Amino acid sequence: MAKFDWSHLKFESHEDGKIWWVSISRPEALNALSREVLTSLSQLLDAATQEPKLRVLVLTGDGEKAFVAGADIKQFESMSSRDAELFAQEGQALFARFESLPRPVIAAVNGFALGGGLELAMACDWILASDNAKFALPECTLGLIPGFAGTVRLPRRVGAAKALEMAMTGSQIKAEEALRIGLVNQVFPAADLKAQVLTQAQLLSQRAPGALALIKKSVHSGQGLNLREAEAIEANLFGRAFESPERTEGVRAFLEKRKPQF
Ligand code: CO8
Repeated sequence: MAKFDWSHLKFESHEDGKIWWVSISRPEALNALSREVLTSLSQLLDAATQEPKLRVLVLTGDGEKAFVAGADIKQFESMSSRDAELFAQEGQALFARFESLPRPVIAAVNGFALGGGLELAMACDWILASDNAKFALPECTLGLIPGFAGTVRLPRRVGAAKALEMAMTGSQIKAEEALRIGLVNQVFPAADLKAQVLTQAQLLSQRAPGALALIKKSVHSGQGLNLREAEAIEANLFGRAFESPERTEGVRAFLEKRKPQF
């Protein structure tokens, strides 16, 4: 792997490099997303794209208080309207890269996931949360609207009614509520979050990586399409899965009554 010295990111490798555990680390600002953090996340994605050993990427926040408390509000003061539009586009394009990365990405939400923090978590494939996690889109309390695709991804995850409620009140919801409305996949006691996320990541790292990449592609590309178009994409990707050595190994292992080695 190329570099480990991205600013404001802490990096751990698990399972012999198959799992990357990356913490966003700006404790003085509750891990708020400054331009520098976004640049580092982009470099992380470059490295993740080039590392064939990588099976699962986990994103979390450093410390116990926050995943990410939003975009860096202090950087808004000097921004023009045009700067803000460009910043929103950059953030959206960056977050979309987590969706198109052909590896599962897990957000391990350990505390506040607000504004850009929730938007980042929603660009990940799974959200696993601690029981002290809190989620909100508080931009309207700042006279703003979500700009990193919060008004786009939240209704797709939880439906328009709840998304409008969250974006128009800015109110925080707790982890249990986030679980109930389908915003997060699972909730764990805060002290167990890391171990539980690593257990889930290990499970994913044992599945056929090419198949997971195709599943991810089928789900994300199907979201914006009608049923028939999405089915056509799935059928095409199903055919591609049949070309892979993973399929040969998976089917053979089943017939030989052994575990597949992917
Ligand atoms: N940006 C910059 N600094 C922050 C942020 C933030 N988002 N959040 C917290 N901080 C800083 C605080 O200013 C404080 O620093 P200092 O000690 O220097 O004053 C430090 O972190 C600790 O925070 P608090 O003292 O406020 O801690 P509390 O426990 O009292 O409160 C909260 C915690 C509730 C999380 C509170 O800090 C808060 O409300 N933060 C702001 C949350 C927010 O509004 N987030 C949304 C930001 S807007 C956004 O994300 C838009 C994304 C799209 C951008 C599109 C491009 C233009």
